[in-house]
Amino acid sequence: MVKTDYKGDFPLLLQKDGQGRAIAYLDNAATTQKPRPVIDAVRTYYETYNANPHRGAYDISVRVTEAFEEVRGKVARFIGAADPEEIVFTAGTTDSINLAALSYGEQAVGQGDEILISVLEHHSNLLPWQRLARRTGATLHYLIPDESGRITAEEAAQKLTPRTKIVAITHVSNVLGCVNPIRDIAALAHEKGAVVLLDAAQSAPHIPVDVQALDVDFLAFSGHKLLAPAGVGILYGKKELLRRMEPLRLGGGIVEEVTQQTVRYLDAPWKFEAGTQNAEGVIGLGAAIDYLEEVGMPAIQEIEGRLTRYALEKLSGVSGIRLYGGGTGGTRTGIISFNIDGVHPHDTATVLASHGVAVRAGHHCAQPLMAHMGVNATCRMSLYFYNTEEDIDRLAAALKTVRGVLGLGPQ
Ligand code: C6P
Repeated sequence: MVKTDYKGDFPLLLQKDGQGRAIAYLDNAATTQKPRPVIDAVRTYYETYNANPHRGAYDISVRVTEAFEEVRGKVARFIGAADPEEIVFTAGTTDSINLAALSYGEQAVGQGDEILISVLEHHSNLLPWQRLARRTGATLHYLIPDESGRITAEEAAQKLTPRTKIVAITHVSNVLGCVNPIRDIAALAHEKGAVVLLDAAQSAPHIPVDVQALDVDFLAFSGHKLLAPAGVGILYGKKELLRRMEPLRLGGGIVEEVTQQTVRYLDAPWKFEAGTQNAEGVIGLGAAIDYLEEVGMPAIQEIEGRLTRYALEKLSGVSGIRLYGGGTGGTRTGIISFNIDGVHPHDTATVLASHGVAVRAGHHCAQPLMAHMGVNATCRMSLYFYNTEEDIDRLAAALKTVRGVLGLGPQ
């Protein structure tokens, strides 16, 4: 029997509020809930082998070091990397992109060069490149989405030049949910000699991602958006690129040898992991990947595709609603931004919260995209495979009350 109800694995989703309701959690693009195997893995670590990885010779230190390095291999397999040594543990997507921009970007980009990003980018994949351009005298150019919210290969072909050194682009927009044609864009970028960084914060949790099939040079994602604890993330980098990069943070655990005046660093990825590492986060990430692989990424994509189509249909039936972005099926994931005529999105989110429905409202750390869309903010629902049609029904029903609750007349 194929399992269809996953909520039972997530204690938070079973918890009842003061009115006896479970939360309809539709803010998965912000962070995801944690299944029992992840919570158990973290508890087991603290109860039985908490020690500083890569430091001690005693039993539990060896055990945590082995567990830590085993997760590197799991992550490599999860994203189709050729070698676990291409996997750097970071604090999250933001940290990963900053590492790439500072460590790779500063040596690869110079005066008169171009960096190409898109209007869809989250500030985490914008600000590091904006600063890099300012510091190096490079120019920052933007790919513009089409009406459905996607960056097309044609748009990339037009904006790439022989001066383009880096293309940094999101796989899936955290506002519109559209999936960009990364394989085509990466091929075009490579023809011009540019290196491609993929922000997979909103794709790795939801669709199968294979760095070799996409042929991206760097890839960043966060653990907390795929069932793992917060404070852990990944920077994937092709081996020859990581080898050429200087470590960004300097400190314990990254050297072969130090003298008073010299240092010889460890190889990648360890030279990037200075200081005591987030063993709890990494071990939780390993358990999260095990769980996701048991469900199966193709199954997750299928469940979310079905729920997305259901949500688009339900939300379209709410009068006065405006949905942003387009497409269904393979061209979008379960992120849907919307506004209700004449209602501030924060007010909408507050009314939804009073019904036990959790969505996010605001600019979603994507202000250039908001400006491009001609709005200050949106409400955003975002699905994960543990959501149900009932969650979406509750959202749609609550939305129908918004104008009335705010005294703005019938909807
Ligand atoms: N987006 C959202 O609600 P961190 O915060 O480092 O884990 O992830 C940053 C980040 C980078 N890129 C994309 C596409 C993202 O969506 C995010 C995080 C959350 O949309 C929090 S702002």
